Amino acid sequence: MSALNDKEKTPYVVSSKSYAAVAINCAAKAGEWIKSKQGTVQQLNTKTSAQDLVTEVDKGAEQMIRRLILTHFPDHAILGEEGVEPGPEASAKALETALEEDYVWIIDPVDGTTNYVHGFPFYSVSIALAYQGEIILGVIYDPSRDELFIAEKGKGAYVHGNPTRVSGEAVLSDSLVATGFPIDAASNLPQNMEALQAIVPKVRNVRAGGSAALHLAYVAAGRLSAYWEIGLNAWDVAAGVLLIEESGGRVTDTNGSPYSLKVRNIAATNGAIHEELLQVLADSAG
Ligand code: 2AM
Ligand code: CA
Repeated sequence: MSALNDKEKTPYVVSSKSYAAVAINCAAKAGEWIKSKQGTVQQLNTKTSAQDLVTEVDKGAEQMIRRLILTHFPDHAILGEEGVEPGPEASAKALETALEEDYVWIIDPVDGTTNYVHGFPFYSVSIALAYQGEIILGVIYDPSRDELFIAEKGKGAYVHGNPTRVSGEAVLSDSLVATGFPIDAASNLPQNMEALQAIVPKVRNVRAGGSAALHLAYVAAGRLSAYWEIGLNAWDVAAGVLLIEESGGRVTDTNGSPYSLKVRNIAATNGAIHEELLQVLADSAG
């Protein structure tokens, strides 16, 4: 077999070190800047409702990350929260357009904007890189705790250089489970309340911290047993999904379908309690 044939069989050779280095640099720089601006927000704007906030810091951080990425990889596409109109339709369209390129960076400059605005120290910068629709790199940085989570496809996931591993709970009754309350309250709130009501008596306790990305990172690191939320976008979850997969956990749609970048309703667990969680969610939707 010739070397050329071998090469043809290998669709790409990821120089992942440089992708990872750029992602870490972007997340760290943007995170430091965001933190330095906390408490100084001048322009508090709403998107679709009084709960859907955006600040000049979200926009500035996204601009900073976009510039850095494009300096290194001018041919790559970027899907960022602040570059897309609110709502599921605009989000789906933007994802489709971005995926016309092989390499797509998926960024959420401030995940947990409401927390950020209120000074509740649970927000993050989330950056993922997808190749032909598959997530190959994920970085989540929490500036409040100076914690950086990173995963590379097939190479594991780490926080502070230490490998992350999902928790060992085998049943829901031993589990600490997180969720979030979708901002699209009009259509999603009843579904969310039913699920919450069904879950609460079955688990050790429930948390709702307000950053999808950080909740996913915490599942990866074994600090939470599971997390589910409906009505999310690719930029909220892409990096966290890879972190969990590389930490031995499982991520699907809340119906149990495999995760793809299009999934908006997410169930992420340590693996062991996945089916039990999905069953409670399914039963609650009656
Ligand atoms: P954000 O802070 O980047 O907007 C909290 O439940 C989670 O939902 C956060 O990750 C938050 O991300 C996300 N979120 C907030 N508003 C949203 C909206 N309009 N649509 C989808 N997700 C949203
Ligand atoms: Ca977000």
